[in-house]
Order: sequence, then structure tokens, then C-alpha cells
Amino acid sequence: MDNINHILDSFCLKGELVECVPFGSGHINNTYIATFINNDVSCKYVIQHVNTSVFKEIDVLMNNVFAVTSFLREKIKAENGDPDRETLNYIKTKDGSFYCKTDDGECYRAYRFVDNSKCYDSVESADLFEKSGIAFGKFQRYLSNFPAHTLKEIIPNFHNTIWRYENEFLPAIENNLSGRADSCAEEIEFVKARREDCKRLVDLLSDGKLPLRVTHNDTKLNNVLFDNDTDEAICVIDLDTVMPGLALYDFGDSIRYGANTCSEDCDEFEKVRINLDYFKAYARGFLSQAGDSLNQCEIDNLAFSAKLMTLECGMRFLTDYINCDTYFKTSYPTHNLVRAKNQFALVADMEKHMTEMEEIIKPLK
Ligand code: ADP
Ligand code: GN1
Ligand code: MG
Repeated sequence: MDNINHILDSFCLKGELVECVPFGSGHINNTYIATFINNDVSCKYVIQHVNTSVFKEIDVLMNNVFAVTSFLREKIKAENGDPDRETLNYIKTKDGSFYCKTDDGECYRAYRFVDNSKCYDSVESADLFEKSGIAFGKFQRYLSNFPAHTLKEIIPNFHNTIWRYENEFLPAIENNLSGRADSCAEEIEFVKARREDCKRLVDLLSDGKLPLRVTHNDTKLNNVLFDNDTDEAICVIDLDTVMPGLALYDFGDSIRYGANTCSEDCDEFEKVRINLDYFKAYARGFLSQAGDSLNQCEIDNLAFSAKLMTLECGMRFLTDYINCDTYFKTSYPTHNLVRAKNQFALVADMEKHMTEMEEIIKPLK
């Protein structure tokens, strides 16, 4: 991180800097924790370098997240919660901007670190996963009357799976920039065989059967902070992709990530399975908060959404592999291919268990 002092100095942060170290495991932005000492009290801030090739309109992005967090603060207060802990608190720069831009055009933002909190990269128990379902369900409920038209769609067609299929996946194969397409013919066929699935939710949306809501769109387990002492889910974070979407995107993406018996990066594909206990626990938590507002078509597609979000994510990893790994951070040459194969193994296992997944949902709602 260049010019760290200069960057930190541009924000309204109090005290003397002790250290600033890399943190987290996200695939897009770079996160750092800056520790300051102020009157003998230690104070931590999260500093993020925003990936502006992914988030091209940073002003619009920051307007979105400030609007959403301001709205959430009022909701949290109305339910006697603690808005300093239960949503992100962004810190403006000294000249009143939502982010700092360096001379070489890099963009950084800052917010308060939620003390005594932690994140999990993998699900450790059904109970923990249920709590994350409660957090994301509550997030959805809080935002149910947010004026959606004021939010810009920061990445258009983000979860429009058929759009990604036609406009990203097929052209990647056609252009074959990396020359890798021949080596993943089986994975390409796996996606092609499921083209009809890619249309299902967007068709239901355009038929008026699924309502457009304000959704998070990146509901990985590590986008929830848990209390260090009680293990209660405190705060939903990583709000960059909050925009109009389907409740099913949020439900499905959580299952994709958290109910996989292996991590997204695991290359032991034969061990990849859907954990049905975790699926049930998450569904119970999510529906306890958001269930009353969901319509029957949403309920009927919960199990399918888990499969679709997994297929979509696998397709995005595969597309990036064929496109020379320009979108997701990777640590080794076949990393995106491994992630894609992992996701497709999960899709295949969900297909085997789809009836059981649907049966699990029925009594919950
Ligand atoms: P990324 O885009 O890299 O996923 P996140 O916003 O999810 O970025 O932050 C990365 C990690 O930093 C999180 O998983 C969490 O561990 C930690 N983190 C982010 N915000 C906070 C916060 N306000 N308080 C404490 N930890 C945080
Ligand atoms: C990215 O930034 P991170 O790691 O929370 C991606 C998600 C994918 C996820 C896969 C803006 O999320 O859509 O589901 O990787 N975020 C963006 O792990 O593309
Ligand atoms: Mg994150």
C-alpha cells in the first residue's frame, strides 16, 4: 500500500498510527486494518482499496452505501439496536468526500472497525449458519421499504444469469484469449447443458411473479460479523453490491458458499456435497426474518436458487479462467478452474438432492 500515511491522513481519524496491516480474504477489493492510539486508547479502522475496474463508478457506489447505511441506522435504532455496531459506519475525508483518491487515481475508503467482532470463512455449526441466515434475513426486512429507485445498479446484470451466459461466458469461449478453452471442454459442456436453468429466475421476474427488492447480492458467510463473546451475528458488511435484486439471489448465494461441505477453493471435488442440515438451518434463520414478506413463487424457488447461484458463480470462475484471470484474485494458474469445478460438483450434488431440499423448505413456511 503506497503513501499509507498520506491516505490515512486524508480521513478524519483520531490519534497516532500504530500499524496498518492487510486483512480479510475477499476476491475483489484489498482490505487493511489500521490501528491508532488516541489518549492511550486503541482504535481500529478498516481501510479499503476499492477495485475500480470492477466498481467503475466509485461516486455512485459510495452514494449507494452511504444511503443504505444511513437508512439502516434508523431501522436499527427503531428496534433498540446499536447502530454503531450493527451496520457499517463510513468515515468521510477531511474535505467531506466519501473516499480518498490518490494522485495516481487509486481510491480508498475508511470505516470503523466493529470491536470485539470476528468473521468466519467457513461454517462451523448449523447454529452459526442459522445466525447468519437471521442476519441476512433481517437485512432484507430492514431494507424492504428502502426507496429502491434511488439506488443505482452498480454492476448491471450482476445476477442476471442468462445475460452472463450469453454476454460473458459464450464470448469468452469464442475469443479464447488464454487458449485454455480446449482444456476445460467438460466444464463448458456442464454449463451449456444447463442453459435453461440460467433463464428461470429472470423470466419469473419479467413475468411479474418474482418482485424486485433491495438485496445484498454477495451473501457469503464472511460478510457477516459475529460477536467474539456470544457468537451472535451482529452486522452485515461488504455493501458494495447492495442494489435492486431478488431475495432468491441472497438466499441462494449464502447456501452456495456456506452449505458446501468444502471451501470454494478446495480441489478435492469428490468431497464436495450439499450439507442438508446446514441448508435447513440457514433457511430457518432467513425465513424467520424475511419469510413473511416473501411470496409463494419466492418460497417455491428457494432450493432452486441455491443451485442457480452456484452454477452462476462457477460459470463466472470458468469465464475468468478462459479470459486470463482478470476479474477474481487468484493465487496460482488454475485457481479459477479449480473454483469452477468445485462449484459444478456442488451443483451436481444439489441436483441429486433437489427433492429433499424442496421438502426441507415446505414445513418452514
Ligand atoms: P472484501 O470485499 O475483501 O470481501 P469486506 O468488506 O468483506 O471486503 O472486508 C474484508 C474483511 O474485513 C471481512 O471479512 C472482515 O473480516 C473484516 N471487516 C470488514 N469490515 C469490518 C468492520 N467494520 N469491523 C470488523 N471487521 C471488518
Ligand atoms: C466476490 O468480494 P467478495 O470476495 O466478497 C464477488 C462475488 C462472488 C464471490 C465468490 C463484486 O465476492 O460476486 O460470489 O467473489 N464479488 C463481486 O467468492 O464480483
Ligand atoms: Mg467480503
